[in-house]
Amino acid sequence: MKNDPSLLDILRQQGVSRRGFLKFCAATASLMALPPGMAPVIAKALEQARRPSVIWLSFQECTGCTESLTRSHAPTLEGLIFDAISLDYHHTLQAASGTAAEEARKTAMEENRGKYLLVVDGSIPTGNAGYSTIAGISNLDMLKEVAAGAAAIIAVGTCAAFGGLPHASPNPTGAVAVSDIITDKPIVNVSGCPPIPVVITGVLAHFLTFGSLPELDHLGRPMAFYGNNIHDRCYRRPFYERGQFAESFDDEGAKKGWCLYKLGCKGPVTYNACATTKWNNGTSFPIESGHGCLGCSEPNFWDMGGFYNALSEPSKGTGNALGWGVAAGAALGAASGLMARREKDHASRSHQQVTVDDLKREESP
Ligand code: FSX
Repeated sequence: MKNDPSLLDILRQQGVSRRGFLKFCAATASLMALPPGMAPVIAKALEQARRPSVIWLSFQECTGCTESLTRSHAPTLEGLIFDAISLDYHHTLQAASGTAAEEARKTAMEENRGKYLLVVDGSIPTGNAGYSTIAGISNLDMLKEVAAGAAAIIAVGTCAAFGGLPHASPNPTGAVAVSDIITDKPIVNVSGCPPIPVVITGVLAHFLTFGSLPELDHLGRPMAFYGNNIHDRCYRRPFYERGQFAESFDDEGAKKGWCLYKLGCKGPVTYNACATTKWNNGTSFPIESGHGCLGCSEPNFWDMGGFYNALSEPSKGTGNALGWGVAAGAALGAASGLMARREKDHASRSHQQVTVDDLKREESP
């Protein structure tokens, strides 16, 4: 560990300038909803940070969580952060297999006892030890063994955080969340099916910087990313307020970008950062692509009554607004379309994306 390069060394090797590094620290502070004055503190901590050992266990899941992380546009800040940790075990990504892979896990556990980070994706079956095993070890036994020496645990994805898809009724495997099994370690839930890559790496960056986990909500999720619901940050929100709703996926309202509430959007009851952080390097998110939010970062989202069923009827006030909106006719529709584009543009601008390419362009004169 002593001769391991620091994060700053690694960033320099990748061509990131000092100014770019400071910009990265400011973006991390903003990402974690920390005051701007914290950026120099983050810079100092990251300059000296050594690569922490991370053991990543995948249980009952679809591998979407790992896919989400690795499919991010490369190179990205997420990629850099992953270069800055020692990912000692991840059976989807590691080159080693069989005995060698298990030896790597044991070695990482012994050499870093009490200090390593455990990341878990997937739920844990409790109905039968044989439902899901790795190297002949049940998920339940492996979780308990690795958690015992961990400094903290990050439950990545709704399966690990709340049980997710395997937990959906009738839950044939008796699937449970990490926090149902492990009760004596700090756990942060990074929910979403899958979660946003930058949310996973944001939590890792916080751990690298402060040696602790970020502030959490009542479901154990980082407040910085799960403190607001999708609806409150959605660029279609003004249409909801005016009672302008798409009634089908191919009607005029849908074409004009009106609110998707009546088509089952779960944005009002879903807490996540999709509307601001977005996906695919800040390109878009489901609502921007014309589909309602499924509510995938909430517990039991598979059993919440149908993806295309509206939460409830809009209030009387918005219903009246709907009538007014329809009566106003095509001119208003055109104006609304323009407004939607403006709101969309504004929403895009209000979240500053910083990519590695940006950092490399920031070379000092
Ligand atoms: Fe679950 Fe993740 Fe959904 Fe899939 O590992 S949260 S089913 S995206 O893969 O666990």
